[in-house]
Amino acid sequence: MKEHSFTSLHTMGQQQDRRSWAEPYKIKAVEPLHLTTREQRGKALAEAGYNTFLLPSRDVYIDLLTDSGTNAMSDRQWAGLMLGDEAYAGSENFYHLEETVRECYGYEYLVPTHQGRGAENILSSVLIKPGDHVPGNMYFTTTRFHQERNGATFHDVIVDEAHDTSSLFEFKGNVDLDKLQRLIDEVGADKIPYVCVAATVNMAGGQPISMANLRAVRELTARHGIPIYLDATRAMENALFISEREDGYLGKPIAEILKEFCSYTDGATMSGKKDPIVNIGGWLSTNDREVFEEARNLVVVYEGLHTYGGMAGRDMEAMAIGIREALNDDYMKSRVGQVRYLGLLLEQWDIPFVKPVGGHGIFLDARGFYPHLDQEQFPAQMLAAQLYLDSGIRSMERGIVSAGRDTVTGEHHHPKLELVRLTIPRRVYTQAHMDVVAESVKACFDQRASVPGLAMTYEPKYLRFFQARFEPLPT
Ligand code: PM9
Repeated sequence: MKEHSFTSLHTMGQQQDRRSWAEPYKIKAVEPLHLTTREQRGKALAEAGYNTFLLPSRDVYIDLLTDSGTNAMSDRQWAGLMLGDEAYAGSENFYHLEETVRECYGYEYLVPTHQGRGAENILSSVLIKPGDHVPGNMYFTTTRFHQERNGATFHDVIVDEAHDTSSLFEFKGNVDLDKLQRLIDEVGADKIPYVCVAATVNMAGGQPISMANLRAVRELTARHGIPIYLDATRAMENALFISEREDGYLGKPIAEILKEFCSYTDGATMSGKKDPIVNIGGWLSTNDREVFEEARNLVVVYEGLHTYGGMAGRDMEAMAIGIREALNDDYMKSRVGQVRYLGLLLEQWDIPFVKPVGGHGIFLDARGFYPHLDQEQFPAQMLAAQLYLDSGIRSMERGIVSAGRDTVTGEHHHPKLELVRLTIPRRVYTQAHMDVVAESVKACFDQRASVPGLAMTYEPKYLRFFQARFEPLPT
């Protein structure tokens, strides 16, 4: 029998003899979905102020808002819940998680947190002083928020290709070393507490960073004594891309790649709700004993005791098991393969989206849908609303609303990327669901000409995309 093929989107279409592949698991429990009428969806959308975050999930048919905490756990993970040791201090499951992170990621010290932003809060409080500068390979909403709240200025040092939806560069998550060097020369290494490297880069469309690039960042920062902290949220997905695309790593197990990748960094913040296939949890890890001591002091203030940090014992157990499951190469190929399947369907209709296809979702290019709308009329927010209206599919805006405002000038940031993310939860939906999603996107694309923009009617002070409200502009 031929090998199953998981080739990338831009080579897949050219292959005549591709054999089908299937997920390396089967379904044991199912959850009914809710179908609604267009009229019901119109009402729900207006009540939610055209913000998909404000829709009750009962009104949603296929939920592609996020892959965060929306994953289906395995039978072993569910069994692991029964092994939860809910002792306030020294839970057995903490030691299991600590050992798993040590073995799989290679970091020495672990501080559990309730989710990723808990870890970001603690790391930023420990390392950043007012007036500091933090470079990163594109911003992430919660990450930059905590950096800025602690007095740092964030600097985007990602390669230019990351801002171009049509560039087929295979490592759009790479750091531009010249940009990083220029920043160090400009502000001085003593004003840069760490470089924040994300893998894969969420806001760029789930785009990977190469091993060679991270190694080069390590060499550069080491010369200036600047540590690197990894956002390891989707680092295993990044490892798959390296195993498919990078010389010297082709076909290598992702477990090996992950370990080497992390070895070029000093520690990591982690949203356990993604790669580790669980519903809640996170952690901060480091090889620096002093950072660890301070983080362990702070975690008891914000999260919980240092051996649970906001997670129940059972949640830590499920995460420890999930980390090992996610490092199974066949699983990871099928996870990213499902995203690529959706990409292939959309490509045949020339739907504009970020290419190459990333790890955790398809990112529709709202500018390509609605060239008649100004960015301040929130085209991506409107596209997410239209998709919901058409079929009950929930997606997420990743454009001007998510980018927020400049903390100094108060003006909107104007990101080049004005995207709608169709995020695929892990092990949850089938290819038939992907077919339905693709057809709904096509319907919205066909009706794109007559769609009006939105006006923001309520803007929260922090991370506005979660709770902002909108209404359609008159046509
Ligand atoms: N990501 C996502 O949908 C959840 C909410 S949107 C703010 O993509 C990275 C790369 C993430 C991430 C969350 C966090 C924060 C950090 N880094 O949500 O706090 O994608 O667990 O993690 C979301 P928590």
